[in-house]
Amino acid sequence: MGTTIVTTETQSLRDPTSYIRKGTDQKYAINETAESSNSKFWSLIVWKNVILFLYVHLAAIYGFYLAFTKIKGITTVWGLVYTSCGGLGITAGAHRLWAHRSYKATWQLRIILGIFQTIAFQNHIYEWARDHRVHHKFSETDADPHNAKRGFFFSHVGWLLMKKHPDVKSKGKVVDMSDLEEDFVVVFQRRYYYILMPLLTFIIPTLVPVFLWNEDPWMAWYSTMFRWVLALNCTWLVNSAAHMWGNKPYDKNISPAENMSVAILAYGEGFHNYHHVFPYDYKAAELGDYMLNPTTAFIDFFARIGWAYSLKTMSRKTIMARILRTGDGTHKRIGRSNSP
Ligand code: ST9
Ligand code: ZN
Ligand code: ZN
Repeated sequence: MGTTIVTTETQSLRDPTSYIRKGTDQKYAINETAESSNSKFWSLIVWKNVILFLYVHLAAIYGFYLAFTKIKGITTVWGLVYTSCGGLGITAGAHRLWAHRSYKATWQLRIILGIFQTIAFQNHIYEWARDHRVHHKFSETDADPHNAKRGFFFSHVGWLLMKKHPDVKSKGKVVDMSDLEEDFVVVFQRRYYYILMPLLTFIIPTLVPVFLWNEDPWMAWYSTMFRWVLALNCTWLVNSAAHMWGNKPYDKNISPAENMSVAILAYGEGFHNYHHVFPYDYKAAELGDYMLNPTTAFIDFFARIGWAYSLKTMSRKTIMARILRTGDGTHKRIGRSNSP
């Protein structure tokens, strides 16, 4: 049975990745003419990525259409099951285990999560966790890789289509990554990423339907595109929609919000107001409702067989104190009557 550690707010605030700095949303450079800043913007765009993302999105839309017309049902089911593994590799692996250290995992579980995370192709674990730690530490400033203050499109996908703001790189250097440099799963995956990722994200999921149930290779390819792009967009919604729309029962002074639609699409990762206030809770939410938060069910299952342990969570008293101090009054236990 996995152990559970209940922490207090004071403890969580001591950790560098839990603080949120506001009001430093400068443009790339002040005192520039509109014309020079415009040309600078265009020079920052990485056209290779624009073309690739345009292609994969068009291919995914075509794959979605084919799923109802030509692709075999079993290929679609295979794609959705495979995607779920990739999704858990991101939520239970890259996010809650490696970026936040909200629980510990044995080497067996880390290997499973490493394979699952590779299936999702959202960069290797080290890069994913580094960007995410920087996102929490410098949330919604220029040093945030997907700063939601730059708009929906930028925080959703635009940040992957252009060079990073210099602040991301300079301020990102202060984030400690030494724990991941000592994890053999993270080190191995990073070293062989450009062999492992194409195999697990594209080649294996496309070849399995072709060889096992005689799917047409092009149908299998478009199904793979649909699966991967769907998972990408569900993940990106956490950075865009959940930083814009929803209630703020835990802290009304920050943008991240509780967004139920995103929670459903992202395996329980849409309770983003709670998550930014208490990033070390392994549930990434106050409540661990398995239907809305299947990632928590996954971690709890592995805790039961001893592969996940030291699960961190916040005490009810700490959560309530925070709700009363900074919440927007929408928390169920407080009611709207206390809204400011
Ligand atoms: C993708 C990631 O999609 C999605 C992440 C989403 C996170 C969401 C979190 C929400 C919670 C979880 C929800 C899960 C829901 C799951 C649901 C599933 C159904 N700190 O990057 P470079 C330095 S990826 C410190 O090349 P450029 C560093 O020295 C999609 N330093 O910058 C680095 O060198 P190295 C697939 C940093 O040149 C150097 O700068 N992937 C940091 O400006 C250069 O870094 C792609 O499409 C930092 N944070 O290029 C790839 N960052 O790495 C797209 C950088 O050697 N990316 N440095 O140490 C690129 O092509 C490029 O990164 C770029 C920027 C063009 C965007
Ligand atoms: Zn966020
Ligand atoms: Zn996080």
